[in-house]
Amino acid sequence: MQTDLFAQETRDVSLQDGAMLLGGFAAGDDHALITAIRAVAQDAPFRHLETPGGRRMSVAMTNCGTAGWVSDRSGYRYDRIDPDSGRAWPAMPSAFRALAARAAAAAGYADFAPDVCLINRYAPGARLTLHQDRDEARTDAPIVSVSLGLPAIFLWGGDTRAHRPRRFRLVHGDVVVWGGPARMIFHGVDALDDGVHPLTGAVRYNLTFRRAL
Ligand code: MD3
Ligand code: FE
Repeated sequence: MQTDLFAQETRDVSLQDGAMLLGGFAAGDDHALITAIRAVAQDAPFRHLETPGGRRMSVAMTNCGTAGWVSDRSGYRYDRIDPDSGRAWPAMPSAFRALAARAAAAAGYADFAPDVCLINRYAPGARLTLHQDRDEARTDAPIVSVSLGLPAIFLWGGDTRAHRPRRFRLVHGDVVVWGGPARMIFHGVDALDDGVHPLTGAVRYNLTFRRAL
C-alpha cells in the first residue's frame, strides 16, 4: 500500500532521509503560539522585504531570537539588529523554544537549541518560490517548521532546482523537521488560497526555527 500523505491517520511520515512530518504536533499549543506571534509583531512588525533583485516579497516576515533573517538590495543575511527599528529582535518566546526542541527530539534530533525563529505570514496569493535555506552558519542543525492557520501546498524538491517538486498539504498544527541529507533541499510554498481560519483569520503563519549564528 502506498503511504497517503493526506490521510489524517498516517500523519507522522518520514518524507525522506532526515525529514519527518509530525502531523498536528503543535495543535495543542496553537493559542499560546499565536499569542506569542502577536507579541513579537508588536515589537518587530511584519514587513515585506525587498529581494536583492528589487522585488517585494509577497510573504510578510518578522523574526525573534538572537538574530533575524533579512533581505534587501545588498543581499540576504542574518542580522542581530532589526533594520526597521534599529534595535535587537524580540527574544524568542519560551513557548517557541520549548516546542521546537520537543519536535526536533521527536524526529530524532536531540538537543536542538535554535537561536533564530523566522516568522512568515501568508495572505491569500502570497507564495514562496523554490529556494534553499543556506544563509545559516550551522547547517549541521535541523530546521523545524510549524504551520498555523490556513492550509498551504508545500513544494518539496530535491538537491537541484531542476528537480520537479512533489506537493503536499500542510495544515494548522503540522510540524516538519528537516535535517541531515534533507537540510539543503529546494522547497517552496504555492500561492495561498482564500479562506478563513478560526484562530488566525485569512492568514497562514509559518515558524521556522534555525541555528543561524
Ligand atoms: C526544507 N518557509 O522560511 S516551511 C522558509 O511554509 C520557508 O513558510 C516555508 O521555506 C513556509 O525558508 C516552508 C518548510 C521548510 C522550511 C525550511 C526548510 C522546509 C525546509 C529548510 C530546508 C529544507
Ligand atoms: Fe525555506
